[in-house]
Amino acid sequence: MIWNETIECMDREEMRKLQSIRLKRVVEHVYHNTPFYRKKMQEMGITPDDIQSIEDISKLPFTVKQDLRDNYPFGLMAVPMSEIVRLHASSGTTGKPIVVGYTRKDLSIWSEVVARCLTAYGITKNDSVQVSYGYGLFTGGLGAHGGVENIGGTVIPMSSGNTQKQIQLMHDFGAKGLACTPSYALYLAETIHSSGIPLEEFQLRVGAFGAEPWTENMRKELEDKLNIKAYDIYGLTEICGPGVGGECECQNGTHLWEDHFFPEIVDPVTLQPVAPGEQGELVFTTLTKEGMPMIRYRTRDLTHLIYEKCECGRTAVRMGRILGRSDDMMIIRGVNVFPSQVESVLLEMPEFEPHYLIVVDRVNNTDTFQIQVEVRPDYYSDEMNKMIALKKKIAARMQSVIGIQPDIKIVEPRSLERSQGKAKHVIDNRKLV
Ligand code: ADP
Ligand code: K
Ligand code: ZN
Repeated sequence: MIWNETIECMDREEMRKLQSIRLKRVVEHVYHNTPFYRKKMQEMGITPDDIQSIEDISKLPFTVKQDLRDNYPFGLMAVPMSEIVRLHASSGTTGKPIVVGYTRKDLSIWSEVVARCLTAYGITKNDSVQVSYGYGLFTGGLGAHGGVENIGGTVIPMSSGNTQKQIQLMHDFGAKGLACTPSYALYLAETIHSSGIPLEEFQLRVGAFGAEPWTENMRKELEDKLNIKAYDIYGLTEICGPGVGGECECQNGTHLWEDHFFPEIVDPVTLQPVAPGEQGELVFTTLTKEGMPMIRYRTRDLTHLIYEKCECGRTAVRMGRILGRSDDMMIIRGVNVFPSQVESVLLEMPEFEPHYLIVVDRVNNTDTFQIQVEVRPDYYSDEMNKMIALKKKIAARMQSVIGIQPDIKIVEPRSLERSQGKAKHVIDNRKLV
């Protein structure tokens, strides 16, 4: 099922034309209404007349998170505040929050793109969806909520937390869809299994998981544990929130809704476009946003784009799995390490739970790299030599995937903290000095 076939399956040539018209319009809009963008364009010696088609996008300046912080709170709005009907903010881990504003039309486009995602997952107006992303300033809850209402489904606005009640209501209300982070879905799955309620009594069939990177192995784990199909939903506050893209039934890349959010991949160092299909940093330009348009916003997310038509019939460009944010990448003893690499090893080994904590420090000028892992209860043993063998096995596997040998610390089953939103997987004590 396709929510907006005209757009989602539009011929690429026609899509380029639409994008060109919209790019010109948004550039005019920000040039006249946002001093920040006008100044940047003037510094580069360009005016809206230099933008005649989507090919000209590379003439435009980039925007980064710091620009939002520098213009906190409302400096990047392109309409008077009387037109802004909603604010959201992303906490971020450092510095001021970043704030975004939506006009009524921006909100309706947001619920349109989320509707495309939900429909691609097979959710219809006959289904109920439990939204277990946090509600509030975080875009997850209200973003998913708007999409479910738009398709006419029944939204169960749970928000995150209160895990026992989540399970109870999911069971009693017969939710068919669950929208939350993959790490919270894992926690919900564990809680269902220990609740004693048989899985067959749940109606759950579809997961809409995102807001943090997750791996193919995590997909398998969640699909098996919950007996569902688990689909990716991608987004970020600066662009609108969840729904910038979503997977289809082929589960073979996340379709990006490029009639509204134009994606580019650039080399994060040179900022030049990479060759088609190559990995790099994802950059978005919002083509239709009124409240707070983003011009060439650098997401820091590392991925690649796939332009071939998908087997589902959609032509909308697809993005490969996000390896991680360039911000999440750690350099340990000179080697680039992503938390997603650790996750994928844990998920391929039946002896371990997918929960983990990476602790990095610097001792005597050398980086230490510890991974705390939980053994599954049926593999946990009092026999020292068994645990040592297990430790050696996982250390060797981690080394072959990551490139350096970690110090593995096996902890008691269920002792690592479970996440109700975006999981925190890394403590890097080196940053404190
Ligand atoms: P914050 O910046 O506070 O984490 P956001 O909700 O705006 O708040 O985070 C957006 C980021 O979350 C994206 O840039 C990306 O790194 C990550 N993200 C969101 N959805 C996905 C997804 N489906 N897969 C991988 N990463 C995702
Ligand atoms: K994140
Ligand atoms: Zn598809």
